[in-house]
Amino acid sequence: PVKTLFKIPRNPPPTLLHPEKWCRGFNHFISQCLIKDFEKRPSVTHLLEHPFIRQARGKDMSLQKQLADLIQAQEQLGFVAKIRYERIHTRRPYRVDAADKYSLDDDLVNLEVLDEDTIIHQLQKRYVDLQIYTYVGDILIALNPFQNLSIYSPQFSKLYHGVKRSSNPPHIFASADAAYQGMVTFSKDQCIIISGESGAGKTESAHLIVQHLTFLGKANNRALREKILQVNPLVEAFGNACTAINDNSSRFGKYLEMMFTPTGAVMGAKISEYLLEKSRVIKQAVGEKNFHIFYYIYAGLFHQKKLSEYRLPEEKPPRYIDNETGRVMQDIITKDSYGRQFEAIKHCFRIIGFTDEEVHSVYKILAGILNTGNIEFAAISSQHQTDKSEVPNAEALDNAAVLLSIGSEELQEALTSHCVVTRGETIIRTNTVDKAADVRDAMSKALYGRLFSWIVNRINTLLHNAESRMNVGILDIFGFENFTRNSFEQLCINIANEQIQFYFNQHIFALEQMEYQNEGIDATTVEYEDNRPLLDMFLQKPMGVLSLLDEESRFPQATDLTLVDKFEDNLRCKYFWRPKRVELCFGIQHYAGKVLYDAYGFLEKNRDTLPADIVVVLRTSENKLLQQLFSSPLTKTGISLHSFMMRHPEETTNMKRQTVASYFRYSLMDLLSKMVVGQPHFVRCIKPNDHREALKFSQERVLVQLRYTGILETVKIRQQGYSHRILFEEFVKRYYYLAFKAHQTPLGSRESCIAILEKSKLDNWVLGKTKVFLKYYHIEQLNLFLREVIGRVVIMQAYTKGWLG
Ligand code: AD9
Ligand code: MG
Repeated sequence: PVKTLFKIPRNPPPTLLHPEKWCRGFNHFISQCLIKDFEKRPSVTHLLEHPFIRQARGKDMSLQKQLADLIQAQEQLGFVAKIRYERIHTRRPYRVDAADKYSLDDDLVNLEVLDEDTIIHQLQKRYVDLQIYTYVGDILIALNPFQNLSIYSPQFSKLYHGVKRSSNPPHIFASADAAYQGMVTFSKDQCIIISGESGAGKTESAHLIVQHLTFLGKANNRALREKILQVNPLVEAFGNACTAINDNSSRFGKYLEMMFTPTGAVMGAKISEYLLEKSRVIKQAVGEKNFHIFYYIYAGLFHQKKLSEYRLPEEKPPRYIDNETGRVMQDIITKDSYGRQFEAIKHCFRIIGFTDEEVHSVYKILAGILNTGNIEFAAISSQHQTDKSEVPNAEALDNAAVLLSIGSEELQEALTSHCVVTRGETIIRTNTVDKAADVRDAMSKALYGRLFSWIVNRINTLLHNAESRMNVGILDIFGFENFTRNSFEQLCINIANEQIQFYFNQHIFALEQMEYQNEGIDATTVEYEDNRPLLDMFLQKPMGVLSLLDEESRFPQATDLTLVDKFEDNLRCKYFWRPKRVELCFGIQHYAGKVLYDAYGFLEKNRDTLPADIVVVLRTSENKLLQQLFSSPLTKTGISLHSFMMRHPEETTNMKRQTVASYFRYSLMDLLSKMVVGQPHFVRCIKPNDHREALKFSQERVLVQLRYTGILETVKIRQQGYSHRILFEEFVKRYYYLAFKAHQTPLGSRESCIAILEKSKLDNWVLGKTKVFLKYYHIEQLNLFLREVIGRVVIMQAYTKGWLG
């Protein structure tokens, strides 16, 4: 019965075929068999026994394993094919023939009718078929499936490794692969920019990209691969939290650079973190939670009966994590997922290379923060002083002090009083109850913020490799947010998203069209929504939102109301408005929609002050890690004084005051400077519905996202435009093998380019004054031709040297 299933599509390959191509030939053949009949799917052993394959195995033993792997991959596809959505993979699995037609609906650029309706229907049709990925030329659209799909196994990584994009259905691995191939082929850094609103799937996509890149960058060093894979889970335990929109929402921006050797072996990794939402440590909105790690540690210690070791209360979780009284405890007791996560985090720390002592110090600081949050204040009224406060619950104070290895009395003093220096004299002033509570919370925020930065820096030290030459950067920031109540944090998050959208526009539209003009190329101009004026409104000096906020933060008498007045007086543009009747509110028309902000607390949050008295006490800590966190400059961790200042604007002693807004501005610039050096690849995540429901496609919600991300315009420009522009000289240097002999040295001229392009039988390309203009698919074809030619040369050389039979 097996025989009847087999129809060999071509003759067995000659010995002298490029091994890669040869294997792909097999694979194609196996795919064909599998498509023919899922139910009577031939088993691996049957396939291995087939004469065609036996012949191959006999010829070249080194290929045997590779072959078995490929067969297994296909086998897996056959298995899952019964499940509905996997049809996509068996319908058009792994094909290599240039003549193979891939499904036209994989790429929106192939649409003949271009309007919103058609695009929406196309995406919807694909989504309900569980084809969550779709291309727009070289850009990937990813719809959140809200369910686990089994399309991310190593077998799938293999399928998407180094093949023409059209050989397989669209996939996030294909985007990672394109970046990797781009880096290896052209020795150029790459940058994958993932955007989309909160809950759209950016972080998941970033994980998948790291997974595929570690697969591609096969380091001999397995331990290193393991380490890199633990980075995201560890950092996210500290930087992600449950919000009203997303149970695992990123509360910081992350740029992860994976470093490689020139031959593409992974060597290390480096993370840059941006603007952690520290205020979450002390307070969370209704229905939201603190950073994951607090629950993990509390639950982990609870189940291990070790809470007392870290002086954490057993009867009731600490206030900072007990937002909805009773809920957390119930979750901890009934579900053990937090406890398991705690074990997983311990594992991450160990694999990455943190010492036991360091990890213990981290736990102590976390428990110290939780205890700090439990410190209460009560007013002491005496005849002379009514603004003095004391701590009625000494136990929490003592616990915090012990965990942070500082004196309990000193801590109490720093919380309930402060020093003022006037005319050379130091006077001690007492704090009111409210002020003391503010100081306590400022301390918790500073502790957590610095701990987070330290962990990131430590990871970077442990994974740094000075020998790496190239990198692929992956940007995963917090997505656009619009809650019922939006505060300072949402403003910063949304400005960052505004900046990313601007970067996208620049790359896809502005630069492209400018270049056509300069090179004298006649290409249709595509209109797009330019958010530059909006970005200027936020960032320009001295009249932008951030500058005005800083200016107002410098006046001690200023209030949140005077701030909104100031905005109203100075921001005279259509993107800003102030609703009547609600005093502290202002609205902004972002690229992604209207957001109403509540300015309550803006000034305080921007100043983010940490009293010097607290810094002084924390510096006396006997905990080495804590000392390090509060000693500046942080030379030991390799952070310069300057960057330390930027990271920790709340530092007041002997340093010029920095605000969160100025740090934020610096962060954005820093991020952009990293991004612009690499060749960008864009992944646009889309949220199909607001209820996190699988298979539910809300046309209305998707349409809004398509509109503000400019997808329709992107399709147009990808259809009409030329996404790759390469200087003649560079083009000839890259591809001269395709038309010239190895010993020839063609000029980097227009004529040489024409020779190469004609020899490659491509059409639709255009030559400008100094550059070759290519469609996105040309590059892929050229690279594939190049690899084949080089492969042939290698085989020929091997043959002439008698290495092959
Ligand atoms: V935020 O801006 O950080 O709040 P993200 O990062 O865009 O947001 P995230 O990646 O966290 O969203 O995705 C939200 C949830 O969608 C995840 O927790 C998963 O449950 C779900 N998701 C997203 N992508 C996938 C996927 N490819 N497969 C399965 C997914 N589930
Ligand atoms: Mg995220």
